[in-house]
Amino acid sequence: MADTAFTNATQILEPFKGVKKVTIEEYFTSGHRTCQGCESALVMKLMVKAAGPRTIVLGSTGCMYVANTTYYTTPWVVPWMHTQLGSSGSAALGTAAGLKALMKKGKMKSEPINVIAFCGDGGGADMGLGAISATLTHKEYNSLILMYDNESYANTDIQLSGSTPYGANTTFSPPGSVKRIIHTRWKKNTAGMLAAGHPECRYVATVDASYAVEMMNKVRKALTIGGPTFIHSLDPCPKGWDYDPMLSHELGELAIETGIFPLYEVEDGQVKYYGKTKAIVEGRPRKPVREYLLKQGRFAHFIEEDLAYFQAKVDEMWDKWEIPAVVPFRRLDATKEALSAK
Ligand SMILES: Cc1ncc(C[n+]2csc(CCOP(=O)(O)OP(=O)(O)O)c2C)c(N)n1
Ligand code: SF4
Ligand SMILES: [Mg+2]
Repeated sequence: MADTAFTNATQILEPFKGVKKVTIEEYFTSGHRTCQGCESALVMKLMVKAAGPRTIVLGSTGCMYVANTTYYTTPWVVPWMHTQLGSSGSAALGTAAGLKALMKKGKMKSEPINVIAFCGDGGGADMGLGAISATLTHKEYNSLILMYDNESYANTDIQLSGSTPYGANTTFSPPGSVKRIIHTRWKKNTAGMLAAGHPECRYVATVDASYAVEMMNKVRKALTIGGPTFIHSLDPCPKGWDYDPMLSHELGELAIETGIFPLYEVEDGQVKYYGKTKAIVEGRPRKPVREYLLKQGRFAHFIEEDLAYFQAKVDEMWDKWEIPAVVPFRRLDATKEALSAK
């Protein structure tokens, strides 16, 4: 057997050069029961379309497990396995290691097989963060972890997660007449944290399915680069965000255009903005956050003061962070001077 069988052999998945070049085959089809306008279902469809048929998908508990495997039905055409809520990282690593061992022993044909584990924000940004972190340190195994972030524990009726935006109305943070804003914490910076904290992870990216071809190409890039990789997808959720399902695509765009959710890749330690985020970095004005927030019922209780606070926090991400909207550390002026004097 060739030596390459036991290195990190990956499929070479060239980027789709435009929507007309996207392959026609679907590996996530009918048979699911997600809400109308569910962007996370679209993410599943695009993710596996980008990966192709030689792919194993693993998924932690959440809407993309429950609504996709209702009794005796499933939209998955490729092999799929459910894993425990906090275990997307362990499932990815274990499967990648298992495949490698079976191929090494000659018990299965040696070929590159994509391993993708998805998790929600509850499963990824909160409960399974430790397992994802461990997986991102194991550079000898190829796997992609995709966190679909609908900004709540949606499947169990919209409880707030570490990824829920400031002030949002959830079942754990209902606005009342005595206290208007119950959820006062700023959203976790999951992709930035994982990129900064795992120097040997070769690829971390953020994506948004409103930009479908770009989104698929980031999945293809992650799988081609190999090793453990991570993608964070922001997914409008009509039920949890409380809006008309026809607005999913528009809200996905507004999240980027307001600068609330930046689109970037960190490849071998280099940050590269892309799409409309790149245009913002190059000087295009950000849209006011109110255009995004006021289209969603979860922010219907916001008054001007809340909108101003939210806007100021987003401005801070862009104006004060060491790497705008990616890395929130700030170096002391004295440190900057000392480094530049070298
Ligand atoms: C260890 C554990 N705790 C709680 C639950 C109940 N539970 C099932 S799905 C879910 C929500 C998961 O949220 P998220 O990962 O964001 O996925 P979403 O439902 O939003 O798609 C919870 C709390 C569980 N299955 N396992
Ligand atoms: S609650 Fe949100 S994430 Fe869950 S199926 Fe409905 S739209 Fe999709
Ligand atoms: Mg969620």
